Amino acid sequence: MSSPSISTILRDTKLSPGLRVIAEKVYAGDRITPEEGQLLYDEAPLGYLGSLANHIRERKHGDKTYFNRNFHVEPTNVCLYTCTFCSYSRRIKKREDGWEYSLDDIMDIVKSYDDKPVTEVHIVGGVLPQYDVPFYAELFSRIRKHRPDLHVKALTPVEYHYIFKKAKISYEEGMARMKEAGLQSMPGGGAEIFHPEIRDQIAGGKCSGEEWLRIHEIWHELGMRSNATMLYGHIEEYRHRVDHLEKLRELQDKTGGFQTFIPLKFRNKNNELSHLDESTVVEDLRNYAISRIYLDNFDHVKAYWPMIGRTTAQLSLAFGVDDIDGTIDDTTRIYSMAGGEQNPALSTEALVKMIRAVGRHPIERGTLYEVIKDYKDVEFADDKQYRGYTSLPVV
Ligand code: V47
Ligand code: SF4
Repeated sequence: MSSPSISTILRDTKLSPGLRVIAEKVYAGDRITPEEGQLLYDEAPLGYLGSLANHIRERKHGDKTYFNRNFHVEPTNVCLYTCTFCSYSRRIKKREDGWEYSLDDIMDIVKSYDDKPVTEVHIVGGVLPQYDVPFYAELFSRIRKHRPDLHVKALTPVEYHYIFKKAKISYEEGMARMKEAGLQSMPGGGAEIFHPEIRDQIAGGKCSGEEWLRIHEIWHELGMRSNATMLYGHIEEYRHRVDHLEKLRELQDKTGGFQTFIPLKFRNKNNELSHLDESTVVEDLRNYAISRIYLDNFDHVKAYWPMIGRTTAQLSLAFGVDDIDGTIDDTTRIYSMAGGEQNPALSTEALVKMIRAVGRHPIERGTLYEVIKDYKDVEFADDKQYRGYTSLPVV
């Protein structure tokens, strides 16, 4: 799927004056305003958005499309908080339906990957009192000692806010302790929608938008990197999405510490918001594209395929996305429980083929986007059959 080029868009005499100004800004590499972000959400057609977002994507990365080899560890799915969109947490009352891993249990999971070529462990789960500062400090240092080449990407401001408050230490002191223990980066979760009009209704009492942003800021000031997300397509309005993007862009101007923005589509199975319809694929692609256009100071936009599905992830590569994550094993439950992919596992070969099938150039990356392997010219045994080549008989 491809959209018209940005020069074709600029020649379109029927384009509204507002959309023309935005296209000219994108062509010139200039930043759009929050009002223009709102206009894109309200009025811009999909083809137009695809042209602008793809222009930015190709200016930054050409055809390069990144994935990584990681596994997830979810220490518990029991949680003190009550986020209405969450399908994953067995609340304290239904605790017997959940799991609560010990340090040794988690280390056994980590060790089960010893002979696999993974480069990252992504640790995130529910919030419970026994998972505190000493627990996580010990966990990070044990993992680093056991396997120094594995990048530890762990927890979000939701957990950090809770455990630092419980330990009566400041965010600054807490994040410095986590870094010392072996934490290397922070995933983007827990951001949801920052605006209190929405956050107060969906986020079950966890940290505020300001607290989420402040913990990332402190982490960046320590010279470290993190990701950011936005949970969209539930009760928020477009203006709340613009506000969210604006807050991320402002912080990124200050610190430059975000690597990737990951829009997360609300999935409606088994949660308190199940009565809401899910966003359409067109809306998902519009949202990727607007995110790419708005966040001019973010290097990467990621489509998380276990949540969005493989086909939309492929389409998103023409709407501003340049990264599709990549779990190698069925190690996360967050999305399958909410209605995402049932078995979120794809081999490296399958991921590479997914990317190539839409004409992009696959690159395996480390967590910090260091190139691990360029798959441009790598052939697989069944490549000929896959690409549809047929060798004709010579007569
Ligand atoms: O914060 C929970 C979301 C997030 C639902 O940084 C839901 O590389 C949709 O942040 N429908 C956690 N979304 C996952 C996350 C993440 C995933 C992959 C990569 C990275 C990264 C980060 O999942 C939560 C919440 O926003 N979530 N329930 C749901 N029903
Ligand atoms: Fe707990 Fe996270 Fe679920 Fe909220 S989204 S209830 S913080 S596990």
